[in-house]
Order: sequence, then C-alpha cells, then structure tokens
Amino acid sequence: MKTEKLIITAAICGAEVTKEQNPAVPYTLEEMVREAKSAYDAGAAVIHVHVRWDDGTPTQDRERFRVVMDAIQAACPGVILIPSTGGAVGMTAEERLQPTELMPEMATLDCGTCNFGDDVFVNDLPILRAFGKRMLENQIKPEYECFEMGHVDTILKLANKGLVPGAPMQFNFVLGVAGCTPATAGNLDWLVRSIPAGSTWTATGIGRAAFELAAPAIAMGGNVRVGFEDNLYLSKGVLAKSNGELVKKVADLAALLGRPVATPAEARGILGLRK
Ligand code: KMH
Ligand code: ZN
Repeated sequence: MKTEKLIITAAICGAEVTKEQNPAVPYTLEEMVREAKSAYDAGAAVIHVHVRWDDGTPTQDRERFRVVMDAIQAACPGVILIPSTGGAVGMTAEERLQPTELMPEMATLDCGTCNFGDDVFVNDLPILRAFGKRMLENQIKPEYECFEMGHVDTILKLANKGLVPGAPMQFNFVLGVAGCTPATAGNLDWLVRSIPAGSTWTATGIGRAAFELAAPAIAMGGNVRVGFEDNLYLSKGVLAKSNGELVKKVADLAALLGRPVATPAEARGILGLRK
C-alpha cells in the first residue's frame, strides 16, 4: 500500500493550558494568528482550533470562532481548520456545537466519555448522536477523537447505522491523557488495527509522550498532531517558544525517517475533503 505524505496538525491553543504554564500560549486574536502562522510556516497543514476570550477563559462562542478562523485563514492561505466541538470540560452540548454553525469543512467529534485528569469529559451516546446529526446535515467531516479503545467501537457502530458520517473516516488517537489509555506504540498499533481499511489516522501524544508517539506514527504511515494543547515543552525542561518549534521537530523527525510532509492541498486530497 502506498504511504501518503505526512499531515502535521497543530493544536495551537486548547482549552485548558495557560500562559502561567507557557507564556506563548495564545489567547487573543493576534496571538492566535501568530501561533497558527508559526505552525503553518513550519509545515502544519491543519490547525485544530479552540478559542479563548482575551483573559484566557475558554469559550465556544460562534462569533469568536468566526473571527479567529477568518484571521488564521487569511494569514495561512489554504490551511485546513478543525474547530473543536469538545470545548472545555463541563460545557453543555449546545455550547460545544456552536462552531459547526459556521460550516467548517471539518470539526472534531469526541467519541466517548472518559476521565480527564480530575474531571470527567462527558460524551454520552445522546451527545454523539446529536453531534453526528449536525455534521451530517452541515456536511462536516468529523475528526473522530478517540481516547480509549471503546471509543473506536462506539463510533464504528454509530457509523454503521448511518448516525454519524462514514467512510472515509479520519481518527485522532489521543493517548496519554491522565486517566485514559497510555501513550505507547503498542497501544497505538492496537488502535490502528481496529479501524476500517481506507481510514486515515493521526496520533496525538500528551505531554512528554508527544515525540515518543510521533516517531512510530510517522513510521507506520499515520499522521501527527502536536501543539500547546497537548505539549508545552520542546524537550525535557525546555519550554517551546512557539507552536512552530513543535511542528518543526515533527517535520525534522519525518525528514530523518524519509517521509515528506503534506501541503494543505495535498492533505485535503489525502483526507478526501470536498474542496
Ligand atoms: N478540551 C478537552 C476537554 C476536542 O477538541 O474535541 C477536549 C478536547 C477535544 O480538546
Ligand atoms: Zn481540542
């Protein structure tokens, strides 16, 4: 089977990380654009978008998403934007769904309830069905975020019933969240073997696991997500100065392993997007 070029996603902001942890975490519009551009210039074809108010409070406000996504698109021509429908732990389903009203080409769809540090990230079946219905109606391709093996099984059952968008499916295996599946190559392999042929997938390693998981993902023909949402350090004890530094480290790893990096247009082809 042909190995496609590597799609690098930058999760530039997240909902939980703060400037106290890393001063480069973006909150304002200008900071969001700066971080997206640094990632794009370093080789990211996809930006996973969360938004904050200027004081750092996470929000799913539709108009905040509109302004931020328009500005990122202007600064990073052609980039693929994947707004979050996960939001922050504790938000209602209605709040979380707001960015889908903007008709993005993709959005995340979290595939099950799980522990999230001390919290519980709630994605029960009624939520999955509601989010699947919205994405079918608005022709949004989901990025299926799976934190546990049961999440894969759950979403495949819903796809088989036509309740969420089906093939070709894009999965993001988010491994290493406190309380969820550990970020090991073995667990990644187990998850990849459980998805339908013809699917695409991305690996996201949380914290120090970011690059430990990136290397096997690149070698296995998958794609990689990094960024401040997932990891704040470039290496042990060294804070990343930008999302671009994290993306560059993945692009350098890919070069070492002989895997070219996809442009946004190439990524759109690989993901089977409509435009
Ligand atoms: N902030 C996390 C609780 C997503 O973007 O879809 C959920 C999250 C997933 O970030
Ligand atoms: Zn997210």
